[in-house]
This record gives sequence, structure tokens and C-alpha cells, in this order.
Amino acid sequence: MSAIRYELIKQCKQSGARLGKLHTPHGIIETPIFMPVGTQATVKAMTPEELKEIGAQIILSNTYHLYLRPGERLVERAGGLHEFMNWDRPILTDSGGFQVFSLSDLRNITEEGVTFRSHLDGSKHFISPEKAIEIENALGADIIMAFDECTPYEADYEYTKNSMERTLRWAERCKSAHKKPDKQALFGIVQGGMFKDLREISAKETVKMDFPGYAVGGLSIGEPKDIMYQVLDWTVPFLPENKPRYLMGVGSPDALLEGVIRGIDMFDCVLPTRIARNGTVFTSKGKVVIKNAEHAEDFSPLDDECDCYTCKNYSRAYIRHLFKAKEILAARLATIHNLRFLLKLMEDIRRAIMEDSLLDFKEEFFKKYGYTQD
Ligand code: PRF
Ligand code: ZN
Repeated sequence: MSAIRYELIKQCKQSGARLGKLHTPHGIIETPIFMPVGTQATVKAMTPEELKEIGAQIILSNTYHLYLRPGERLVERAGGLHEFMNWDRPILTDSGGFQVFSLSDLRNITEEGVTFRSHLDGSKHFISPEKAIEIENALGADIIMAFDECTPYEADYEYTKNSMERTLRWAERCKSAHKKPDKQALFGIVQGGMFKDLREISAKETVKMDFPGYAVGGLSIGEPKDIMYQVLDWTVPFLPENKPRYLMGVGSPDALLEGVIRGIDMFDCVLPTRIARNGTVFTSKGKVVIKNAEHAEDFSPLDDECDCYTCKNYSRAYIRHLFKAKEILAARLATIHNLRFLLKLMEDIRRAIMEDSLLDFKEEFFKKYGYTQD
């Protein structure tokens, strides 16, 4: 028995987008969904209560970080990640297949796995597909990801093909190593870079392994957005209708909309939380850099259409002051707002799918938000 079950509720007649329910050991997630990122077993600046208040249904955490610190065995002794961080809703852990390539120093990939140096203290480590799954089993998330290589955008056809084929072999090894398929759902990850035939092979071969869900990896790594949408069009048609599809590392409003229209159900990204801490906020009329002088005496909220705690209680002028004064409340208020903005966008998207009007919604959204590239 699989740990999760995807229930397709309906498809938007206008766009083909999917409305669904994902049943997990820690409750039901409505899809399409955005997953806030809690890299180090915390969504930066947010308590679990605050996350629930803004409507977060599932969060993502990172195997790579928790393995290095505090160590997966400590988390296991705490009773697992849910207990450790006091979050009783679903959690997804990424495998480290991306972080080990983007964060660690001096990594070396072989068929067996990846040797790398910790970005924290330079210590040497080895992660194989078996090791990644062992760590993810110890952390205890509802959904765990296979160990893959996120092929760099610059890679040529030959490298990308070899890397994709190795990711397929690693996916098999992850599946064999997985000890708790009835408690944790292991998702396969499609790679293949920006090449149509490689994406098709990767999707078909990964689907043959019969995972309870599938991710599209290797995107949003520096390629133009049109290319990302093109690759999605080449990939998603090969994924089964009765399983969830997850686009990894994507979280800009325009890409969420375009992804949902192409049949994606799940997204995650550090973007909303990261830019919030730098003082950039999403609004219904586009992004706003709150430190800019134009907001010094603006006593209106960040977004007059937002229902979040920040917008109900504080002005742009006050939040700008907090950022200028480097007060920690600045990061907290901006994070609450940015996450609520994306979670509300996903709520609006789900409603539009229900009403068969997602393309109309998209046009309206962009008319106000502007057609930006991020
Ligand atoms: N693989 C994994 N995690 C990821 C990615 C990937 O390709 C990406 C790509 N944007 C983000 N996170 N395992
Ligand atoms: Zn708000």
C-alpha cells in the first residue's frame, strides 16, 4: 500500500489544469499547492502556528541540511521531523540531489554516489541513493524524493544524457532501499535537461518504476522561462493522470500559473521567503521593494487586496522603517505577507479551476500584476 493517494477532483475545461486532493499520513492537501520551504526544519521567521494561520498545508525540508546538522539520528530520536519541529501537517523532504550540487564544495560524482565537502565546516561526506533514502527514512516526512542529479543548464547533450541515465539507475536503487513505502511516499524525479528526447526517455523510464508521484527536476536553473514551459510541454504528457506531479524549485507567480496550466500539482521555492527577508514583497500590482523612498510616508498596507496579519495591521511606512532599522520584525512581517500572497494565489487558482475559468483568471491576474519574468 502506498502512503499517499491522489484523487483527481476535476480538470478545468478552459485550461486542462487539475484540481485534486492528496491524501497523506498527516492529512489531506488540496492541489495545486505551493509548499513553503523549511530548509533547516523551520520556515525562516515563521512559527508553525503562523504557517497554519496563512493556510500552509504542507512544507518542504532538506535532507542535505538536516543530515549535516543536527543529524538525522537526532531528529529520529526526537520522534521524527514532525515532532522535532512541532508541525503536524504533511512534510516533504528533498533528497539532497540538488543541494549537494549547489551548496557543497569539491563534489565528485561517481556511479556509486556523490562525495562532497560540507559547506559548514569543510568535513568530507559521501551520499549515495541508499544513504539519501536512509536519511529520509529517519527524518520521517510524508513524501520523500529520490536522489538525483540536477544536471547543470550549461551541460551538453552527452553529459545530460549520461547524467539522466545515472539518475534513472539511482531511482531504482532508491526504490530498493526504501524501507517504509506504506508510511512515506517516494517520488521519482524526471531529468534530461533541455532536450526533448531525453525528457521523454526520462519520463517514460521513471514512470515504469511505478512511483506514487513524479517530480520534474532540472528546471528553473537559469534557463529562460519559455524554455522551462517548453520542457514542461515535452514532459508532463508522459506522466500518469492518477499520480501527483511536482515541479521542483518554482515559485514565481507567473511560473506557478503557467505550471498549473501545464498540469502541475505541487510547487516549492525559497523565493517568497528569501525576497521577503531582503525587503521585496509580492503585491497584486507586482513586486515592491519596500525600502524604496517612495514608501517612506505610505500609510497603506503592502497590498490592499491581502488578508494577512501584516496587511491587516501595519503600513508600508512602518515596515520600511523596520527594514531600514534592521529590526527582525521586518523579516517576519514580510515573510508572512509573501507566503500568504502565494498561498492565496493557489487558492484563487483552485477556485478558477473549479469554475472552468483559469485562462480568464490568468489574463486578469497578469493585467494587474504585469508580465514580468520573475
Ligand atoms: N532535483 C532535486 N531537487 C531540486 C531540483 C532538482 O532538479 C530543483 C531544480 N530546480 C530544485 N530542487 N532533488
Ligand atoms: Zn499581506
